[in-house]
Amino acid sequence: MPDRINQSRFHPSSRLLRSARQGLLAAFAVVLVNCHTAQNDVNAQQANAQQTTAQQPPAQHTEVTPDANDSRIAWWREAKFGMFVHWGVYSVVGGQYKGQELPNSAEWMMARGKIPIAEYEQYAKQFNPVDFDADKFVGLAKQAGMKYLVITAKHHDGFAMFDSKATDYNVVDFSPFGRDIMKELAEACQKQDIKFGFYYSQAQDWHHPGGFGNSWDKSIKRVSSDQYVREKAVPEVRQLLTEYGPIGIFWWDTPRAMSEEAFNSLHSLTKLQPDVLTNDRLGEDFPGDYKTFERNIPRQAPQGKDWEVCMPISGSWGYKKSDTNFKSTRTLIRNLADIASKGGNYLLNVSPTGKGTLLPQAVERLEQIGQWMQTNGESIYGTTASPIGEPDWGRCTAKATGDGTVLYLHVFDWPQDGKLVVRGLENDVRSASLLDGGQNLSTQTVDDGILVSVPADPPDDNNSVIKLIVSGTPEVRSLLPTPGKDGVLELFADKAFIHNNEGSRDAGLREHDGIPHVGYWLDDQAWVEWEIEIRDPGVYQVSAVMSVQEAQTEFRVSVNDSQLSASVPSTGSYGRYAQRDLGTIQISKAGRKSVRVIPTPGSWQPMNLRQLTLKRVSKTDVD
Ligand code: H79
Repeated sequence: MPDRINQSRFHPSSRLLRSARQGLLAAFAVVLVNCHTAQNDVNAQQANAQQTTAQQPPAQHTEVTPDANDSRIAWWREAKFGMFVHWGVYSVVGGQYKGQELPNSAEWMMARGKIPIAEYEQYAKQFNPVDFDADKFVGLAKQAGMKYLVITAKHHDGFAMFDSKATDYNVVDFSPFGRDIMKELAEACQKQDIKFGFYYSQAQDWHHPGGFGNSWDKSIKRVSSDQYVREKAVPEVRQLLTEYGPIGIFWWDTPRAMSEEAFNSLHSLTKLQPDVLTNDRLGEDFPGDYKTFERNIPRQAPQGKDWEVCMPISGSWGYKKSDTNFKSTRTLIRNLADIASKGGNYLLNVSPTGKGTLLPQAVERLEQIGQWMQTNGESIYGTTASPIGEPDWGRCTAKATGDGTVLYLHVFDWPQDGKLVVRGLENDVRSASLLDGGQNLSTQTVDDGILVSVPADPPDDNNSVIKLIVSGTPEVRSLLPTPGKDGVLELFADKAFIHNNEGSRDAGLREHDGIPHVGYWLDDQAWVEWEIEIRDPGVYQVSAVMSVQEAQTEFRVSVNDSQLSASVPSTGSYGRYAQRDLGTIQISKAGRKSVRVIPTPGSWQPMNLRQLTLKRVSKTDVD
């Protein structure tokens, strides 16, 4: 009997699941702590680790019932794709301080250059984006197919991009520009039916003497963080939530341990607009309405949560002159499909210059994404995660329709032989067609699933979408890896589930010589897992293709209740891989199994793991 994927997984919005989720939020909150920082910089992790944990209640919009919560966030789930905008004083010089290149993202210029407040203020005095046109700007987001826009109302540098009443350190009172940019954008968004949101850095403030972060300006006469929150953050947030029309999202950033009182005073302000959504970055244990990932797409989607990946279109969030590292249109389109196939949203960042416009590289990409969305938008908007996992030719998104289901097959690798197989799918097919051009495609049931016959050439070089309509909800036969006729099962790193505290930097998928491995495995609490199916019980020889640099490392390999302890000597270096026999494991019953590699605390040294191999060496008698 083939296993079937539990239907409730495909309909994550069931009442039951949602209420269970609410109850679990508090428990999950602890796990969220590590996920707030850029994960491509070792310092980020260290900086994060040094923060102390605030004892804050996981304050959700507690008065809201789960179903009401669903309706609050419904537009956001439908939207899928938004524009993030990092724009501020740093944009004037494009991240170059005194003509000198500073490392990292440009909005961090003040900190990286250790620029004194008085000196940084001089850049604010030059902020004059005369070419800025809010309608045109929002039009570009709309043209790209984005449904919401989130912009830096105040970043860590403390400069308000709106007419702040709390301080004159703002675009209207302090810069020659003298226009309230947030107001202009709010109105343009309203006009063009784009949901509008504010990014607001609530804890760091390098300009106010009570804000976190400025350790370089020795002229600061420190006041308490509470005072900063009271006299700047709270009034500014209140103003943003009362004077700029309906606000779709309040996007907090870089939580720091602030007093419970300060936290609560900020949090309670979101009640000013009961429909506003917040991310999970107000406080360290605060789940908000959705979870955030920065710069990287998670390999496995978090279960039972709404989530969003924010990512700059190039390398830096804020405009940086030297940053030519623009992601290709193909990458951006595939990222969007990848994220949607896992059930998340994509918040793609652009960086206006000091003149108030985007570089042509960004405009071109937005327009190309927009063209793709014109034709293929229905495969993104309002879709839910793939019910068929990650197919080897691309990605899949889904949508319920009456008594059927639409599966959108995002084909990245077009089949040379004209045969596209949707492995494991068992439903009756109603129709199949190309979204681009509408051509109907024939299908047939084959051993492996459903075969779609496709034309020789893909209609789109970046991502061709096939719309496959089937009856009922998806019925997917489990296609777990299983030993072949020779009794050998190879389990590769890129198919492993890496249990690494949901995206902490420790233990992740890396590559060496183009071959993936589980690497950077510093954390002895991180472990990896594969789900497999055993049809023939017996004794299995276990081996690994791995490298270890230290004298030796110890870990366990388990297959459900059976396990072996492995102790593997150095292979010479991390770059030097070897196949090592680890011992044998007896598997006495057929069925679905979990194979795990678990470090032995104390005797663990990091290893790189490319592959684990099981080979049946003898049969056992089973009842
Ligand atoms: O607004 C963008 C970033 O500026 C902000 N979040 C996104 C959306 C962010 N602030 N802090 N972090 C992300 C993580 C911390 C990064 C750091 Fe660093 C690593 C701080 C110091 C080392 C990166 C590198 C920033 C400065 C140098």
